[in-house]
Amino acid sequence: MVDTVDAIRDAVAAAAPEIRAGLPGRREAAGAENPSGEQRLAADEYADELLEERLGRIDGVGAYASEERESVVDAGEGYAIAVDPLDGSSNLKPNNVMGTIVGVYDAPLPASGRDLVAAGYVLYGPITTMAFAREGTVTEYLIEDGEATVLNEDVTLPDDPTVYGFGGRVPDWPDDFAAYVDEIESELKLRYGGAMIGDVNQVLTYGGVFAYPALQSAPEGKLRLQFECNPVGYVIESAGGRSSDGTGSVLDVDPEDLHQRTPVYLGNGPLIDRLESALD
Ligand code: AHM
Ligand code: MG
Repeated sequence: MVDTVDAIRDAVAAAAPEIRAGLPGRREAAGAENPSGEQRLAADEYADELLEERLGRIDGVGAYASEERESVVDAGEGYAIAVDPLDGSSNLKPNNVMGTIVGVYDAPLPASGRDLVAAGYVLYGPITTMAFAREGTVTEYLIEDGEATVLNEDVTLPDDPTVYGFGGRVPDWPDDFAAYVDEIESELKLRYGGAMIGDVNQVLTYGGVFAYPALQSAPEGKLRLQFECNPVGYVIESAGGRSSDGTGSVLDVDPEDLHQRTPVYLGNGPLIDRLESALD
């Protein structure tokens, strides 16, 4: 019998080239806003519907939820899947990188990051790759023609970090976070693309730190716990790094609302430790 988590990973890998192929004709706004009040593109809707159909029909998947829909779709008995179908979709207009994020929770949504049994993401860059974490190991795949081939069986963050990328407008950063940036910018190089998955995957590859911090105007930041922060935090922690909401692992943030936001900081352990001290 095919393992449910393997089936989910394979279904995401199979959907990725279709999502990618569907992008060119879907760069316009779809009209409605998503539940977070952000403009939704035709591509966001397309990716969401495709993933709901592909993931919802897998045996052992009991629920599907996404950043693009208000409530959880019941799919029977089994794991609850939380998806950001097209992360960073504002990058579609300037033809910059984007991603797809998937979290597999063994609990009803909204769930704690501690209930994740697997999580991963697809990166639509010059090539399509996927990082998938389960049982403490992150595997990187190349996706071609809907087939995933292993590029790296055990991805870990390098010990000598080199990059950082932080979201939000600089004048909107709280003073303690701005002071941390002053400290690390002499050690690391700024590289920020505006799609979490692109910005996190460079941290996974080169080492460093990604943040979408608490802002003065938005103390909970921008990124969503269920669809973005927990799954990506799980990948980074499985690769030997740390995640934080400013005080501790994002995986320990209490799940209160399906679309709740949280500040998020991800990267090499020593950089996140220093950040938590700076925010103390
Ligand atoms: P999404 O709603 O398309 O998933 O957008 C979320 C994106 C993240 O990928 C990225 O980290 C952040 O928004 C960038 O925001 P900003 O433009 O404020 O830096
Ligand atoms: Mg997103």
